[in-house]
Amino acid sequence: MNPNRYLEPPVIPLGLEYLAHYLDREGHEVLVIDLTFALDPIAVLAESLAGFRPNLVGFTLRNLDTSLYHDSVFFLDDFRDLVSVAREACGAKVVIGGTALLAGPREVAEYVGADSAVYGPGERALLYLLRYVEAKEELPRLLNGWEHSFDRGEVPKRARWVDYAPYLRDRGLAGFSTQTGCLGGCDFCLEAGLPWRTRDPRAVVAELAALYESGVRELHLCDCEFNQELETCKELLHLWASSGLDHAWSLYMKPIPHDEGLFRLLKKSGAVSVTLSVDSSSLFSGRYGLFDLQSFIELAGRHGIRVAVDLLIGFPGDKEAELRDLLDFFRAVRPETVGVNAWIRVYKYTGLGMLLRRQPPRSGTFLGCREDPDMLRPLYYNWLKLEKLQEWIGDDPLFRVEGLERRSNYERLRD
Ligand code: B12
Repeated sequence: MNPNRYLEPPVIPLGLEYLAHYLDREGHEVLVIDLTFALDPIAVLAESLAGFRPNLVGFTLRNLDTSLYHDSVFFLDDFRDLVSVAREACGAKVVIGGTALLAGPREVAEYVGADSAVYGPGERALLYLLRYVEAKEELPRLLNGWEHSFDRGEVPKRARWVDYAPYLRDRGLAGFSTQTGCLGGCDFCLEAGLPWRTRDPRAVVAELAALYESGVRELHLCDCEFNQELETCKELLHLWASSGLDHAWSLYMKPIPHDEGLFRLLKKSGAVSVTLSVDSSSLFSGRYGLFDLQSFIELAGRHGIRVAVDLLIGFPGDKEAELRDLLDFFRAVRPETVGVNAWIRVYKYTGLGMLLRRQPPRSGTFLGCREDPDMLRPLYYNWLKLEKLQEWIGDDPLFRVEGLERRSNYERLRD
């Protein structure tokens, strides 16, 4: 069940496609209910479940909220309503999974009223859970998906589960994933330090070939950031570039590691645009430097790959002078666009969330919902006021304040 009805842009539920493939492979009868474009989601859900009469209902919960202060939409209340509709419609147990659970799997499960929650990759975990259903045993409340993971060499057959047409008509893109988890440790991020598991590059290219065969030409990578480890990336890109598939694709990357060979291969495989994630906390603590950013932007430019920078600034301890220097640096190096965000979404279990819970900073303010100890309802930390940021940016069209416009970077860089 995909309850994600946020359309800016609409996102094809890749996780569900993968799960459906694994269930089907093991001989289970599977129905995917996609509510993204449903006119009456409650009726569609209730009727579909009453007709299908499943033994287990799985919800993929992708976003808690938009995580943008200036465009805040909270989704969990709608998900909670749909979970209770599902239970009433067929009486089956409800299991949830998806990235929203990174904010706290127990907390999200309790909020939406699910019977069980899988955090991390769900492919094999869901099969494991079905053994409990078959044995008519109580489901585990929480299941660690990384302990089960996925089969490295599996080539998911995706074509039959989700109708891509309405997504593609409405600016959506098909996704694909080459790895899960993150080797980074960014204080603000839900994905920091999640166990890293890679797919076999040959399996990824076989999946891409099947997508190509079915007419998909444009793609978005669904790894948190592609360049976790250089050799792994290059192996995949080399295979892809020599496969003759003529895709155009967009991806997220972090400043390091990179080298010229990586950009050369990215170009050969059809990469057209990159969102480069930069945050002042990582920069000022020396995880990477301005030299790395400059070299990234220049090498990408040399190979004809467009770069949009997602810049998150205004952590406790940042200095105004250093932030202004950072903006001046981007003014000089000039990527295609820089989206500046000074409103940092705080989650209970991120480094920043734990710090702020232990010891609220002397400077800066909390915006949003302070009453929710689980921080599921949007809560932001901010010390750089909008007026000041706008003054620093001036009228340079390079910069945008993130959240004032509903568009993704891949759409911006298409223009
Ligand atoms: C790629 C990406 C995008 C791309 C998507 C491109 C595309 N065509 O697919 C774009 C740029 C469009 C995008 C947009 C947005 N994104 Co985004 N995105 C991602 C990213 C990097 C990958 C998502 C993904 O597909 N992963 C791969 C699939 C295979 O994994 P999965 O869905 O998690 O599913 C697996 C498991 O979770 C589990 N599972 C999933 N469902 C279920 C269900 C059950 C029952 C079980 C058992 C298991 C299970 O098993 C699956 C297989 O392993 C994630 C971070 C991440 N690394 O996941 C952020 C992320 C999901 N995005 C995020 C956000 C905020 C957004 C936006 C709201 C940003 C904005 N304000 O515009 C929009 C929302 C758009 C929308 N309509 O939903 C946040 C959500 C955080 C939050 N507070 O809710 C994340 C987590 C990034 C972050 N670190 O903060 N995004």
